Amino acid sequence: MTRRLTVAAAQLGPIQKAEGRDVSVGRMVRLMEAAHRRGVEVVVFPELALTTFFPRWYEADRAAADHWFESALPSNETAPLFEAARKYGIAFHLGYAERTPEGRRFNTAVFVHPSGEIVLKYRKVHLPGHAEYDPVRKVQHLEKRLFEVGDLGFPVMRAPVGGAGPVNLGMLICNDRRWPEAWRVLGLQSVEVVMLGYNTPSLNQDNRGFEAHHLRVLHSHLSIQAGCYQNATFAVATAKAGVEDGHELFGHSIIVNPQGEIMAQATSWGDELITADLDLDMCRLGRETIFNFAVHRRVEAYGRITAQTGAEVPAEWQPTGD
Ligand code: CDT
Repeated sequence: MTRRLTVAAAQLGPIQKAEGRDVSVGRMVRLMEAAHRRGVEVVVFPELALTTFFPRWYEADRAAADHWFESALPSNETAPLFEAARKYGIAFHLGYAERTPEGRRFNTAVFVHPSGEIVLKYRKVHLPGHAEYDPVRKVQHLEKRLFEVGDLGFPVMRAPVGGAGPVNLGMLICNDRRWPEAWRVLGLQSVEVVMLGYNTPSLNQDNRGFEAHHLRVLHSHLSIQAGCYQNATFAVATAKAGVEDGHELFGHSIIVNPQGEIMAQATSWGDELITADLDLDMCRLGRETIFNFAVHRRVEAYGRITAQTGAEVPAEWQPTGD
C-alpha cells in the first residue's frame, strides 16, 4: 500500500509592525479553511509566523522586545489556530518566538497534532545576522541579539500523520537550510518530510544591499533542492513574503520531492496556499541506492566537519624540481 500525504505550504504575505496577532492568526485560520477544502492533512506556516519579522528592529533593552515572544502555546491569541486544526483534523507546523519560563529566548517551531498536542519542537541552530546595532546596515538583522542558539539539536520524530500512518518528521528554520550539515543530521535519522519556515530579505544587507534578486531566490531553492536530493526527503518550505514596513521579503515558497524537483511553487507575495500529494515511498530510492548511508558514508574522512568551524589555509605546494 502506498503511503500518501497531502501537504500545504501556507505562505503568509507581509505582517506590519503595528498589526497584532489577531490579524495574523485570523489570516492563518483562513488558510486552514482553504487547506481543509483541498483535502490537506498537514499545513506548514512560516518562521516567526505570528508577527512581523521583528529582528529588524533594534531595542537597546532586550526586554523591550519581549512582546514579540510567546510564553505559552496555545495562548488566548493563538487558540483559534488550534481550534481550526481540531475542527478540520489538520496537523500544522508553526514558527514563533519562544520565551521559556526561565526567561530564555529561542526562534522555535512546533509540529502540532490535530488534537492540539505538540509532537515535535525545534529551536533554530544557525542564527544569522549580528548582536549589536550596525550603523552601516540600512536594515538590522538582530537574531544573534534576540535569540539563543537552539539547544535541541535536529530532532526527527516518527508520528502518525493523516492517512499516511507513521511519518518521519523533521524541521529546519530559515538560515538552517543553507547548511548541508543540518540536512545530513536529519537524513541520518531517516527523515521523510522536512518542514521549514523562512523570512528572507530580498536585499543582502551584508553586502550593502546588493545581490541580484534572482540569485537570492536561486540560493534558497538550490539549498532546499540539494538538501532533499542528498538526504532522500521531501521538504515543505514556506516563506513570509512581501513588503513589511518598507522591507521586502522574497517569498517563493516551494514543496520539493526526494529527487530534488520542485512540485509546487508560490507565485504571489501574499497569503497563498500551495499543495502537493507526497508519495512517501519515493524516499526509498535514494536511501537504498546512491545515498545508502550505511554502505557509502566514509566518516573516517569527515573529521573536520565537527572538529573545525572556520576554514583553514591549505598546505601550499612547493615544486621540488623533480
Ligand atoms: N530569517 C533568516 O534566517 N533569514 C536569513 C537571512 C540572512 S541575511 C542576514 C536567511 O538565511 O534567509
